[in-house]
Amino acid sequence: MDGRCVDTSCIFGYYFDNQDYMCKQCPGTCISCLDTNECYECAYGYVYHNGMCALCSQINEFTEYNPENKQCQEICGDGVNIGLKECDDGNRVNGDGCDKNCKIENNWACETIDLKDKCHRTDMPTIRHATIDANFTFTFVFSRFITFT
Ligand SMILES: [Ca+2]
Repeated sequence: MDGRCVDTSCIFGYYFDNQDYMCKQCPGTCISCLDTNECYECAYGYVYHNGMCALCSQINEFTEYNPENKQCQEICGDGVNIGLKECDDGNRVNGDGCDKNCKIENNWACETIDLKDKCHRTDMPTIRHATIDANFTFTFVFSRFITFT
């Protein structure tokens, strides 16, 4: 500028402003940018979305930050299934049809109604043991817990 050479390189987290001829800090939670509107990298916990760095919860309240791939993922265990998980029954417990990683377990089926999942077994119980006593009382022992409705 003004016939002089200007060093346009800036330290990390700053960009060179061509109008003011100086380095300026990247906006908000952006840590690497070309200018105020072009962000390359967001701070830890933030993802680039619609031209800015945002928290997953700001983009979709049912998602959380995954530090492994630095993307938003659906929260597992909050009881809400927005369709990015196989199931979500409101816990992170195995053995109830929807496992701790929100995957449908073997011999179970889950259906989503109003973003909530209900899981039920799909395998038929078998009779393990059947007896009848002198009073003609029948006793059946099934392979798993069953309910009569
Ligand atoms: Ca579960």
